[in-house]
Amino acid sequence: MAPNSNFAELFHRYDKNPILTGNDWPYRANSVFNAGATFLHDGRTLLLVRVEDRRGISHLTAARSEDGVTNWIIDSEPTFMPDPRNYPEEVWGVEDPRITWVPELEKYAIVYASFSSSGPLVSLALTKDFRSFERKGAVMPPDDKDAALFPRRFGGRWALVHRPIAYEFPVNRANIWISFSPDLKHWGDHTVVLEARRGAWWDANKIGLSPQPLETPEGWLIIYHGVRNTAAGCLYRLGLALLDLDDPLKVIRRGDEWVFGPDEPYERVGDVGDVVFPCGVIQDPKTGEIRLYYGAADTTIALATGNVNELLDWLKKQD
Ligand code: M1P
Repeated sequence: MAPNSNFAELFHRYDKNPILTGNDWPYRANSVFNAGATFLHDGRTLLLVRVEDRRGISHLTAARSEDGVTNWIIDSEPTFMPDPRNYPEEVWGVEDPRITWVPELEKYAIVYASFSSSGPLVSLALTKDFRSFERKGAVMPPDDKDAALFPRRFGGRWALVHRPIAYEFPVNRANIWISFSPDLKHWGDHTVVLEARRGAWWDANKIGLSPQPLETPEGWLIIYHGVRNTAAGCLYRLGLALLDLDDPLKVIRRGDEWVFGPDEPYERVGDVGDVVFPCGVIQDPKTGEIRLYYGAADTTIALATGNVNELLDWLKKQD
């Protein structure tokens, strides 16, 4: 498809962005960003927010809202602190959670990056209420991050999307993989599912899952970030792909163009400028409306809305 021949604004920024900043926090925080998101059983929206303190170490804190947009009630203390005494891989913090409600377990699975002394790796914790947590520890060795669990098994096995780094000459490459497990502990059949493109592409050399996979009637909708390395630094933008519902290793479609990128001042300027980085998405099953919660410039949390049906239509036109 020729560039720009199918351009559409698929995501619409909330006009009062950012929705949460460090100034909203009940205790001192350097930055609040990259929040996982889910519906709670009472209909409220929960964000599990990455909070970076003034040492540079991140922890996670829950914020709840009736409408998912305003009047956030933020836990008065950190909700999920790194625990390096029992989990040494958390020594430099816990980051970028993705949340999946898992009906079989009747629990939420939180997959997050632990910043270990050997680099970031993927960790898993389960919870029923975001107040107490069952830590399962590290599930992937470093360097690996940008991970989320699918909500159900495939052929009896759980599936995890994640993003290990491959050290390749002349530039490192980061592709999106899926791995499988019978018990959420032992993982194997590691398979590349989406590759970073090369050369001048917006998603050349480094991609990663953004929010958790979104189930649609046509497949698993994957919103992923691509990182363009420029003379002025990295540029984080978002693209779309669709995976088969029964076999997520099958890529049904992948868009060529990016669909959302840094534009507003709060996305372009911050601790790390030119970054939009969603870790959470919420879908209204009746209307297909989605709310995408994204870290803006690694400093605040912003919201964009869209509709799954429009995203799927756009992907269809990418063939
Ligand atoms: O600074 C932008 C993002 O950089 C990293 O993401 P990735 O490894 O996928 O490029 C992460 O540290 C992320 O937290 C951060 O927002």
